[in-house]
Amino acid sequence: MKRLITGVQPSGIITLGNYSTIKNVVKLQKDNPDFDFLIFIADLHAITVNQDRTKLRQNIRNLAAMYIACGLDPKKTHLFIQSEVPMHNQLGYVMECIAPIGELERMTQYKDKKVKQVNGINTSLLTYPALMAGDILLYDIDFVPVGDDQKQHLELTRNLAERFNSRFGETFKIPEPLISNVGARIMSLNDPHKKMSKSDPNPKSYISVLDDENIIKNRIRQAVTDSEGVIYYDVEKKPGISNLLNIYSFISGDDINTIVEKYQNATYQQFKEDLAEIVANELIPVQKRYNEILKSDILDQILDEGRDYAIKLAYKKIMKVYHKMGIGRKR
Ligand code: ATP
Ligand code: LTN
Repeated sequence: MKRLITGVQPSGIITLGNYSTIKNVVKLQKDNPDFDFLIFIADLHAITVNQDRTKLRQNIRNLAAMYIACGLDPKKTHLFIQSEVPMHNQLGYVMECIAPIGELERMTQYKDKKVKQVNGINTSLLTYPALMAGDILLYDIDFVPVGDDQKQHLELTRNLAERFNSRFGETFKIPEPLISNVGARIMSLNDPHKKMSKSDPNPKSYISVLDDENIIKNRIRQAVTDSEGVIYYDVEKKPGISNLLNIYSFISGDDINTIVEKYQNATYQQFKEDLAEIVANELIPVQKRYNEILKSDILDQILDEGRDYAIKLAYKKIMKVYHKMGIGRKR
């Protein structure tokens, strides 16, 4: 049986961009019914930057509910909260012990975040990829679905695993990245040169999965396009229209060429109206399921099961690691 893991940070509202990655995982599960799926809410990663405790609690729960609402099969998925499986911290620390500082300082995401944080940054922002390596290596993972931004961290994970194996003996499976192009990068609706991002100060730039129907439709109607008046895919010349075509494609499942053909004689307004309808029809049922899940006690049952399953696997692995390194007592 092949095993797959992914972690997601509970950092606020869930945009259409984040939704596309959740949908990707759901599709992966449908296409690979025999894979073992581990999905965790990366709350320990979230606290690398300061968080409001009440909001963080809500975000953790909301994100877990959203995964289920988006169609993950709770019977086949082990969904858990990272901080409830303490072996993540344990293996993360071991990874720090075999990762020279220089390697961590070279991580692009660290360098980017370092310049953005005006009030000084926490040590954990530097050691974050070591914790991420621990997240993955605890579970003998075969595949990690990754976007562009996480490729370098996965490469580091593979290097750390190989280093540990050669220093202490075969312990970790080397995980493979699973790069998927479905649900390509969704761009901002008012500046299609930037990615759609929840931290954008202008709410017109994004759609939140939980926005109400009118807001969803208006955001699409108001999306920036161009003055050519013809619908085709060209990211350089027509970033706005190309972004809307991407959104159309990832939600409908139709490929871009089919959509372009369908709208070859249409106006931007007709195309946007259809897209607004498609996006709203996709998100409204998700919102309904999401609210039901949050109200029921199913979510806690799922999270308990996920935690127990993860702890069982993770405990075995961390004990093996300690044993190989010679820490603790001989057993
Ligand atoms: P921030 O505003 O802090 O940059 P974000 O909304 O961009 O946050 P992240 O927390 O960085 O989201 O990413 C969560 C997941 O969603 C990641 O897997 C990331 O690749 C994916 N993701 C984020 N934005 C987009 C987007 N615009 N299109 C496709 N995927 C996205
Ligand atoms: N760093 C990732 C979240 C993450 C992750 C992981 C993803 C933490 N640990 C392990 C895959 C596997 C992010 O910020 N998107």
